[in-house]
Amino acid sequence: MMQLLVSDTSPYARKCRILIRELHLSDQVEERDAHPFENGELLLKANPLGRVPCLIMDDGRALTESGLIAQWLNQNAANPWIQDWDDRRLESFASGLLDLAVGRRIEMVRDSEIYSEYWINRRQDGILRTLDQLESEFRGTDLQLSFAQLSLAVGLDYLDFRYPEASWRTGRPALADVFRFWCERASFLETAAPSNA
Ligand SMILES: N[C@@H](CCC(=O)N[C@@H](CS)C(=O)NCC(=O)O)C(=O)O
Repeated sequence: MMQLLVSDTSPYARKCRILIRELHLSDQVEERDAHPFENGELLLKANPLGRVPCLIMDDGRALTESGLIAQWLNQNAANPWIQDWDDRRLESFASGLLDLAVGRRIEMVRDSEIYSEYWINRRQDGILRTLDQLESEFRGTDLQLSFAQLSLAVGLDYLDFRYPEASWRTGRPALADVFRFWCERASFLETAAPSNA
């Protein structure tokens, strides 16, 4: 049985947890809680980077990086998703959006003496520009199970969770449609971060 080390607030881990459900791999992958900031032995032994998600494969070797883990899970599924280059291209923007949102959050929770307005503004500007680009890219696209739309929906939910002032829905109906599509899926609802986190 493979093991996926996760934390319940990590949007990167969530991408993999959603895929496990969508690809019907729950009987092959056990999800184990390994909050990165607790520096638990299980996580640090598997992943010297000290980050989640980390997948421990059947032979004991570990895989890091949510995108790579996603590819591995897909390859192990009976009915894998087909991914073309445009989906990969859009996925990289959607996961970059998540990186900026997480980067902003890290800056926001620093002590006031080392808090940097410059970095917060830089992250915010990048988030807003990328949302606008994704809105125009996704306009008219079919709503479907794809890596790009999955990463995007996780990123948008993370913005609701940690940066609601971004008001990402305003003027961005295509993004709102992608988000609604995912909000109807059990995989998405079951993996939401706890509301008190
Ligand atoms: N690029 C990585 C990012 C993973 C990541 O940053 N995970 C966070 C949790 S949301 C973490 O474990 N942070 C601990 C740390 O950075 O020390 C991925 O896609 O898997």
